[in-house]
Amino acid sequence: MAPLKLSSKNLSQIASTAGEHKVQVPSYTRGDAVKEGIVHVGVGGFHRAHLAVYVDQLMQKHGEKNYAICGVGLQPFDAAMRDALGAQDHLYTVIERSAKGSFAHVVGAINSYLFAPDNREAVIAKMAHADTHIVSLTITESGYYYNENTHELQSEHPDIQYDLDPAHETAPRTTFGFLYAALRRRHQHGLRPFTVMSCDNMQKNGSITRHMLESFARLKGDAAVADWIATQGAFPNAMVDRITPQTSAADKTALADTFGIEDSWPVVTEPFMQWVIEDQFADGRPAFEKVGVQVVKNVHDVEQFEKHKLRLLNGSHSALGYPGQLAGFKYVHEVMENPTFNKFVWQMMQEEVKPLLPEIPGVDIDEYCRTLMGRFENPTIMDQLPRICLNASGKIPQFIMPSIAEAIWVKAPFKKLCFVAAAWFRYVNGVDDAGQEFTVDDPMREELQTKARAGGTKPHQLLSIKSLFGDDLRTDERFLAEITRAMEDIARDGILKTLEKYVD
Ligand code: CS2
Repeated sequence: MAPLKLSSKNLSQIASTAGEHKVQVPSYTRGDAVKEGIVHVGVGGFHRAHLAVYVDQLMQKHGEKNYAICGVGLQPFDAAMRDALGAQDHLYTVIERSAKGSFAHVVGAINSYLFAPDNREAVIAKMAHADTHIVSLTITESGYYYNENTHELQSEHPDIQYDLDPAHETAPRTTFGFLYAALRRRHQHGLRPFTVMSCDNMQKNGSITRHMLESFARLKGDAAVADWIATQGAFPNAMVDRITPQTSAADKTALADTFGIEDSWPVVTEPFMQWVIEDQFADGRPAFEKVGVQVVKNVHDVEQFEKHKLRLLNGSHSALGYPGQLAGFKYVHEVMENPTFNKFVWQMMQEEVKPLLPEIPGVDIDEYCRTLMGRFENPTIMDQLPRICLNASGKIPQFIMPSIAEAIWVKAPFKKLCFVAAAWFRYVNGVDDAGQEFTVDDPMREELQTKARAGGTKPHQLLSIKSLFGDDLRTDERFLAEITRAMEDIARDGILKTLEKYVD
């Protein structure tokens, strides 16, 4: 039978398709019958597999009607998401894959979508609307314009400069330009500020968002709004987790063949999902805890969870990604099938990352690491290395460098972490060990490549990028010796042979 095109009209038929591959569909009302309490900026795979799934469960199981999502795309490439969702009533399928099999369910939590380049004013008006209580973000590390060294907003960045220009007030480019314009309007209208809920992988994501936005408002010369944000605004910190690969053409075909659904942009993900969020909201929130979200009172607790996740999960992803790509692998599970890599990742977590992490009551860190190994080994999700390696300049300073810096401080081992940093330094050249070229997709690519070429097997040029590395590491003799050795070995012997030296 020909697959059914995903749409509101076809939902009941999709649900009733008999057989073992039953699909769950939303039975809640959508459209004008619900309020869009959440405006989400950056609707990619991760958002659609994470926050939108939690909201879908709230709507499906708990009758939530005030917090449907209006998706927002700020970047030109978001036109593809606008078109895909727009053509299927903003419905999409989440396919969970593991050794247990494939499960599909249709998510209806995204109720509408605004593409900013079409109408920037509409996005500001939506955020400023009284029904909007939360603006959530998955804009990637680079979307925060955060200088890792000074901990300040990159105020000289051309995008920020553009948005600071009064002429662009109702037609901004950056997330902060939109948030500021909308909050200013809410302030004028006597509304409460919406909560800005970062769902990006950054330590202290909420606090950073708060500081960047307040700085932006001050640079605008708007002390009234800046003070209002500082005193009344809410920016919960959060740890978010669900491995979500990029959707492939094969995923769409499999969905049509196995589940009988024609969906132009489904999401494939793992069964695991986790979200720990600080209970700090300025204008109400849905009862997230009803659907398994860990809503915690204490910001310190969130920070501990963030630290565990960023350094163990994302740090290990980096350890698989850059060396894995240089060694010619394509997927995370393939790298895990290599016994040396498998050992390396486990040993790096156990010997170099874990000893620096705080204990969290109720969390068994070894069990957490074992679960991670299983998640990385999951062959059914086909998680692509280029996805892991994307925008590394926003990742390595978050996932790897803090562990190195702390290890140096407390005189703990950090050799394996240095191997990962060295592999990234080689990776930025864009050529693997077999001489194959690959794309380095990073907003800082040009600067990184120029420095990598000028530096050869010495790290000094790259380490001089202060916004990424700060001052301390650059002058530390132990660190310089370790990373230089790893860079020289990789250049001479290749990744796989060098890696042998790093496992016991
Ligand atoms: C990955 C993350 O992009 C990356 O570097 O490590 O996207 C990872 O899959 C998620 O954080 C999992 O929660």
